[in-house]
Amino acid sequence: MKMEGNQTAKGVRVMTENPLNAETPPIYLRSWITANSVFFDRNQNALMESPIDIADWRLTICGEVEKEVELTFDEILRMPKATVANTLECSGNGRSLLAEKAKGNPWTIGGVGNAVWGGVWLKDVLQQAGLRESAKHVSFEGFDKPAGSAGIKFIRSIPIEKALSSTLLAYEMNGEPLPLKHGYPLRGLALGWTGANCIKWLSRITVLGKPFEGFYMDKVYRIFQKDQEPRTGEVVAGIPLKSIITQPLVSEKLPAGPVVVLGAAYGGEAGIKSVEVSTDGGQTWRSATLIGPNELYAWRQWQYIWDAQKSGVHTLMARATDNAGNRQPETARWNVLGYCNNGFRGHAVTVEIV
Ligand SMILES: Nc1nc2c(c(=O)[nH]1)N[C@H]1C(S)=C(S)[C@@H](COP(=O)(O)O)O[C@H]1N2
Ligand SMILES: [Mo]
Repeated sequence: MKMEGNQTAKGVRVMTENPLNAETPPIYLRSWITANSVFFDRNQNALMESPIDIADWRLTICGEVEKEVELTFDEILRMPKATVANTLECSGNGRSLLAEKAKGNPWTIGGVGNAVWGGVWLKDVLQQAGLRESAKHVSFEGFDKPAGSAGIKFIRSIPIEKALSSTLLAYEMNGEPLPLKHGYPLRGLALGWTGANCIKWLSRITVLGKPFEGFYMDKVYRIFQKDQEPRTGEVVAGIPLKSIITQPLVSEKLPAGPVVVLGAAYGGEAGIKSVEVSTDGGQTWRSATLIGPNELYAWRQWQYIWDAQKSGVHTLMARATDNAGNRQPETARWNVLGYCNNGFRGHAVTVEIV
């Protein structure tokens, strides 16, 4: 089976090499599909150097189930297949655009990408094991190398409702086998939820009577303030409503005349209703046109034709509204780990008309 390795493509902005954390440059965020070769990378641990031998791989389903099940990769391939477009975003995306600095990788806008994923529904896999009445949460465990000398494994859980309604186990990404650095051979995808709920290199799924307790559940991926215990903060779940400008680029110099402003808007489980654009730093707003495919869990592309006549520096902003009536905030609420920055002011793009 042909499969991509761990190489990072040219132009991708590497923030740390080991573990690999790299963001997609804006020009590659202009298409509806984000190519696998430039898709962002977010890893807590060192990447494995070579793929597991598929014949040795097993997925174990255990915990609050009627009977423990172990599936081979072939058995997964023989199950009914689902193909779903889903935008994946790291909860730290946009962190470096916060007015007050927060700890973590300095993502700008490129900790996000959209792909068409092929796989099986988690609910179909859970059905084979049979849920007990006590089933409340489902935890996912990756077989990546545990972090630090304490050997902390990447394990996180999601509520049973999400697991049964809209969680995919993906073995295919944009028509190719899941690339090694994106979780080969199988990853979880809680559709419309942030990346931390989408565990790569899956090996074990445990049905639990309550949320999993551990480092990656209780110390990080929570929204908390400086004087607050992390585990009392909210767990990151759904992708916050947001719009990004992918064209023109920050600080780009453009000739006077029509400027095609392009972007993408996304908000997890609620589809995008509208996007507005300001070309005067947020004083006045005009409607953008939604373009491209419209799929529930995927971002929506938009464009706005700006007739730029005045020379000088201009500040462009975009703000989205979703189908549930939520509006993107002007400024996101700061938190210690800088998660979920969806403030439209911080995402402004300043350009010069010459
Ligand atoms: N096993 C495992 N799964 C993981 C992670 C990890 O470090 N290990 N990182 C998570 C985070 S924080 C994000 S944002 C996404 C990133 O997925 P990608 O690297 O395929 O873009 O994977 C998630 N799944
Ligand atoms: Mo993430």
